[in-house]
Amino acid sequence: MAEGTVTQKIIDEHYISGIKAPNEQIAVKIDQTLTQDATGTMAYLELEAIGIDKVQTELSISYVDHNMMQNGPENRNDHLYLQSVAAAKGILFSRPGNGICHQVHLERYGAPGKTLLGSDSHTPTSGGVGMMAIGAGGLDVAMAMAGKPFYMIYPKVVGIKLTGQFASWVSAKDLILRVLEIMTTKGNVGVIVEYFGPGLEHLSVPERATITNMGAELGVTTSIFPSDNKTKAFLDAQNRGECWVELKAEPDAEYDEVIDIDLRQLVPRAACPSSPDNIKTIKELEGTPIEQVLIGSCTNSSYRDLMIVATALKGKVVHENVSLGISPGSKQVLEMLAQNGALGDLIASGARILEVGCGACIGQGQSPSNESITLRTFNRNFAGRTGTKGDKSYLISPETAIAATITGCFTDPRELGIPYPEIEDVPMFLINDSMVIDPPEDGTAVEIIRKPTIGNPPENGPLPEKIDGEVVIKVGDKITTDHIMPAGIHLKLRSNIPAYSEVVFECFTEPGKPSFAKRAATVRDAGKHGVIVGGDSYGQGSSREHAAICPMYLGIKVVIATAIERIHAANLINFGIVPLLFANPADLEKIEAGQGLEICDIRNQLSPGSKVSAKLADGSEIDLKHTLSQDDIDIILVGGRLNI
Ligand code: MIC
Ligand code: SF4
Repeated sequence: MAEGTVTQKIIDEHYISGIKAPNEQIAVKIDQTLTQDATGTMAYLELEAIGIDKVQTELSISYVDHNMMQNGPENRNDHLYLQSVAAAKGILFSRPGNGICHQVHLERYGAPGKTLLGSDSHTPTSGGVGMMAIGAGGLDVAMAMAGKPFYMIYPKVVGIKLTGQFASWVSAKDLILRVLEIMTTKGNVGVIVEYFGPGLEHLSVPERATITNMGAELGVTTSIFPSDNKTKAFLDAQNRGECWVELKAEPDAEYDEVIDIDLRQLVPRAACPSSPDNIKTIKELEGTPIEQVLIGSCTNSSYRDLMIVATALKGKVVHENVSLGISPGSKQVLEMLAQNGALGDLIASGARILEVGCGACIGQGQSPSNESITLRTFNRNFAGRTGTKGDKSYLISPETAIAATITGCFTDPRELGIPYPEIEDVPMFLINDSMVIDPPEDGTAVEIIRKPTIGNPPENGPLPEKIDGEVVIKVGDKITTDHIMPAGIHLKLRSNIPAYSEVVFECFTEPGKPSFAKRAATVRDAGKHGVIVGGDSYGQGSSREHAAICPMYLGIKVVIATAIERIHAANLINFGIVPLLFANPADLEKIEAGQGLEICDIRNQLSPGSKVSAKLADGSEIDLKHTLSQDDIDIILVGGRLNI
């Protein structure tokens, strides 16, 4: 078990109850929360349902960054609801235009040694300043705002020891892509990744944040850097030096596992379609023509990243076959580029300057043409996430983006033949928090604005005595929450569950065949319970609890898979769906969509560590297992956490 690590120190400081041993559940105190609009509307509706007057945290903030297109009234209705509910409940409100939640949080609120729970899977970005920052479903974040602890698996700590320094044109993105190559997106549930070693002294906070951000793709609980002089310099430059504390692992700290990475050996890499762990070096891809380059998202849109791009593109023109789009991560970044002239250089080169926000990363515009290659400095390239069916989306560093922008094809940036822009750490960022609204001291008189597209969280009844089930869908390995609950053009439906439920598993609907929603309704109308069957790493990716709420709304009672990812499993529990695992993975083959599946006496079969026996259509029985604690079981039995 890990000893003397940064992770362990922060957990000790925030520990409330539970057994401190790997795979055991502990409860920890949450200091700060963040939400973004796409998950936030539901989280605040849930907070209202919980019924507290004012949040109990040290700081809670609501960002608007995802739903910004305003095609139709839904987005703006959400913004108004969020702004008013924030004022009513004592929550800061970061207005649309202020930036992507993770980038702004790192800049203005992240603090070493504190805990942060965010309703977005990339919340670990703030691990770049030595914070234990964890992504969770909206309901878990609502509970934390209500002053309740967060339940997590006591982590196994994987230490990544960094030595050396990046070569020119190699950067933090290439490091996290290498980590993804080593650890993959599977099998890391319950792990916290902690970086240490002499290489840290060459990594600035924005670079560290790129690494902790994309660490989300590993499926770990979070990733964290120590808080050292680099952290102090960053916080001083954000005029927040007062929140700096030193936080380092003990010299003799023990990790559950150590991975050594020599930064000098790293080369430019890309995550190829359609998984962040499908890694190749740029050399292997060299010469392949590309059509689009997008620079931005919470992974690579810092001042440092965009300055490198602006400096390298100064005086050049974007290749004639390429469209370059740039979305700065925050208003701070954009304002600084505007003031120092770098924005002018980008515009002159032909870059299309996009709105500050998530934008194309979550399929809001900029879909590539059919069969073309799109290069993105983002963190996810799940199939279809760009909005184009059959998309070929590659995840790369800003440096590799520059090279392809100039040449029109995959090009190793080290061979561009132009000097590497050395961007110094900023001594003082431009501080302007005018787009953050402070809540009034007493918000009880604030009227919460609820326009007609804002629904309520759906209700669920207690778990039945017996699952008289039918398998509505059987899916394969690595099913992401983007498969389950598509974003893109449907993102605006996040606060309207009946409408959003229509597109559950839309990517698997065959032309002319009934949708998942229709099939689930048929099962429900026949008085049966819906079952979803999946393979390995079911529910990986985003924290969107809609991937649980909408199936629940459609009558799904049980998900059975080979493995279910952490945040999604927690969301299923929160909404009263039983997450079960095959005791013998080979049994997956015995089940097909459309078959019946019974689990008799399920309420009594569920106890911590118990096996659950299920009867298949041919009368044979299979064993299922689970990792539920007694608290989880209690939540499921009453039909979800809101019922408690
Ligand atoms: C994402 O990157 O997929 C999102 C959109 O930010 C999600 C949250 C969501 O679905 O709203 C995430 O990563 O948690
Ligand atoms: Fe926004 Fe993309 Fe980051 Fe998700 S991954 S928070 S959509 S920028």
